[in-house]
Amino acid sequence: MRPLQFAPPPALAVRTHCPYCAYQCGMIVGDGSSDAPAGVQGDPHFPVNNGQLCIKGWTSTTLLRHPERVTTPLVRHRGELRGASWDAALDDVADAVRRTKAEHGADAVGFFGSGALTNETAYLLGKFARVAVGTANIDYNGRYCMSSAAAGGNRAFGIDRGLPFPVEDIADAEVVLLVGSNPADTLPPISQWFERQKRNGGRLAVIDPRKTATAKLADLFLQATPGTDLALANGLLYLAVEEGLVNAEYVRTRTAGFDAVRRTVLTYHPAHVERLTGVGEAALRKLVRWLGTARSAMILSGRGAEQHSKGVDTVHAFINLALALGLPGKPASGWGCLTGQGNGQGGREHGQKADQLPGYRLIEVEAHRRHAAAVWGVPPESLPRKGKSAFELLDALGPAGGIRSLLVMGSNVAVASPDMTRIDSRLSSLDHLTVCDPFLNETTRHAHVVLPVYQWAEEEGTMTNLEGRVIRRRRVSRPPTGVRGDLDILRELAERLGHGDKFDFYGPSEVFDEFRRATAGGAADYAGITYERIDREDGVFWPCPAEDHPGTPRLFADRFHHADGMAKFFPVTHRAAGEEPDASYPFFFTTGRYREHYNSGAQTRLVGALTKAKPAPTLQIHPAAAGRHRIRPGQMVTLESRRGRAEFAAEVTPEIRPDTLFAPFHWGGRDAANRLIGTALDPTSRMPEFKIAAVRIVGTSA
Ligand SMILES: Nc1nc2c(c(=O)[nH]1)N[C@H]1C(S)=C(S)[C@@H](COP(=O)(O)OP(=O)(O)OC[C@H]3O[C@@H](n4cnc5c(=O)[nH]c(N)nc54)[C@H](O)[C@@H]3O)O[C@H]1N2
Ligand SMILES: Nc1nc2c(c(=O)[nH]1)N[C@H]1C(S)=C(S)[C@@H](COP(=O)(O)OP(=O)(O)OC[C@H]3O[C@@H](n4cnc5c(=O)[nH]c(N)nc54)[C@H](O)[C@@H]3O)O[C@H]1N2
Ligand code: SF4
Ligand SMILES: [Mo]
Repeated sequence: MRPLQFAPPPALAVRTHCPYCAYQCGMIVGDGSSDAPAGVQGDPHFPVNNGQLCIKGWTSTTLLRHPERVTTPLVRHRGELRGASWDAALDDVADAVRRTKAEHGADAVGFFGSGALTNETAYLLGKFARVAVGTANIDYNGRYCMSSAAAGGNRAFGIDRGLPFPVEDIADAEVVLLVGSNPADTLPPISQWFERQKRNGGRLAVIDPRKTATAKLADLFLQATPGTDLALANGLLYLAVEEGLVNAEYVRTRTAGFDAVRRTVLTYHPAHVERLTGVGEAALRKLVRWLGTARSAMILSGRGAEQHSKGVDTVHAFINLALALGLPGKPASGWGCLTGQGNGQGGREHGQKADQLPGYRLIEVEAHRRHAAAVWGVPPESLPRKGKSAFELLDALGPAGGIRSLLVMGSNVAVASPDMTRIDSRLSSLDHLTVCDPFLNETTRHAHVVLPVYQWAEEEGTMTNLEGRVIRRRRVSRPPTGVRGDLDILRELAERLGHGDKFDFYGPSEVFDEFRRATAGGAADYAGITYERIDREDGVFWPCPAEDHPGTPRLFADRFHHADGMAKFFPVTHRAAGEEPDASYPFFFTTGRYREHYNSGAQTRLVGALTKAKPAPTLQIHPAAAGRHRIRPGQMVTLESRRGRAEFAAEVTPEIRPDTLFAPFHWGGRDAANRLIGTALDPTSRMPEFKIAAVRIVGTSA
């Protein structure tokens, strides 16, 4: 075996990208004089953030030499996690995989990946599950994130790239409609493009049950009832037909299926839509006229519209509207979704998803299986079939469900999953749990082995940002002694499982070479992208099939990606949420994010400046509802859903609808929002209904 080698620390400050969200701000870290750079600067030359960062980016280097960082593998011994050698820990994991396979079959070994992983790691994790272990059961946290938007995009356009244009196009859009997205908090530096849009005379409309930081910037704010975006979109299309705003020429030449959709929306007259959504006719008419008469207009979707058991159909309802108005493919126009995780886009393209192979190929399509198998040097029939989706995979952990051992890479599933009490008990019933993470978190409480890994600033690799721009994560800082990379772990485990020859990669660029071949000819084609090109061109947009191909910043100008080149309308109708408020559980409970914290909080709860700014979650409640329950600001409120209870301090605010309560999901104790959330899933994307639970107030205390 070749020894691990580290390049000497870089001599000068290095350009890299933020560890957190899909905006992937360019940042310049350190001056090269120290192993653990304390300083970070926004990269003024990266054309997406242009030097800006949010508070999470500014404080991100705190995590590099954090006192709570795990720097030695941990193995559970008599109930306690104790330090162990890498060999002992890796042997333990490999033994567990072998044992599980021998006793229960390969599908009893599960993998859970992440949109936080580089393309190289996501790719290798998918290959590892299929080739080194042979299990069907791999999925990842992007299922909780982008899966509804992805399924809608694929169904309509034949391709899933969150934004079909660079963010700079926002500046030129005459109208932008944000549906269930709060980028002022979740992608703060994107605001520069909305500010330019405004300066250019553009208008912004926002649909959200809360008057968010983003809604406050809007020229039109529709404070809709949770879970009714689909009805709202159909209502807008009804009015577009009535007002003659449909672009007949575009519908005829570039799309298929409009007639069925037109018939479906005939019942969505404004009074009906107002009853469902709480949004009145005047606002609907104003919005559809804006969208239908603008020279350029965008509809951008966020998790508020997508994290529902009707998420895919909701996405398609807005795509139907965009298509009817002739927007996709027009300059500075179209439908897009704002991707969430750092590599949420690349992470959903390269085979860590249960139904997928690299390059957005599908594991159930024979030609796709043959391509991946040829690159991997295995017979196509040896590849497993489609496995379980994220929540279903976690729900199947333990003897009852049949998945007996699990490896988690890049997710704190114990906090991020719906009905977390149930998932907690599933995790605790595993024969073996391995977690690869730089830190302990709520999930590692159940782990038998914790493998401490590099953080972003200590590794090389590529990420694909929310625009589909493939960028480079660069090594800035020497990792602490004792930690290893995710790729090293997969190589070492493969060797122990007798598949070392197929995982003999000693660095991300070696993986990237194979990865490019694996994606060649797929929908997400990276074959023409090289590390050198990314350096030279400030990123390369996929699809990019050849080294002399310029990459594709803008999609759909001439054709869509279905075989016939047409975009597909799809008729969708409003339906109830998995759980609607009733007499026993009268409130909508919905969830989302703070600017200061990231996802499960596993990272940002360790950053002093962030916990100081937001030490705990609060419950947004309208003054009318608070008055009825005699709740004063700051009082602790206990909520109950059919799954469990959670407690939050009250934040009494007129900015939320009176029928709705809101809390973020960044915490994992008694204040964990996911104790309340239910297990309804979208039938197509298998997205959980994170944005609606029916709850009641069961108690208050000082
Ligand atoms: N600060 C910060 N930034 C982040 C993250 C983070 O955790 N913190 N996470 C990253 C990730 S992984 C993601 S996915 C993105 C998410 O980015 P966003 O989609 O902007 O985030 P959310 O806050 O989950 O949801 C957006 C809005 O949906 C609203 N909403 C709730 N229910 C409904 C509904 O039924 N309809 C509509 N129209 N709106 C509704 C909520 O009130 C909320 O304001 O952010 C990324 N950026
Ligand atoms: N109620 C509710 N629940 C939600 C949501 C919601 O809006 N409401 N949103 C959902 C969404 S959109 C998402 S994306 C999920 C996110 O929730 P999670 O899947 O829990 O994601 P993170 O909190 O980002 O966890 C990332 C973990 O990976 C580790 N990590 C980071 N980088 C790496 C790496 O390169 N390698 C390895 N091995 N580990 C790494 C971090 O230390 C951290 O422990 O939550 C979902 N859950
Ligand atoms: S917006 Fe996203 S990528 Fe930029 S600094 Fe903040 S968390 Fe990092
Ligand atoms: Mo996400």
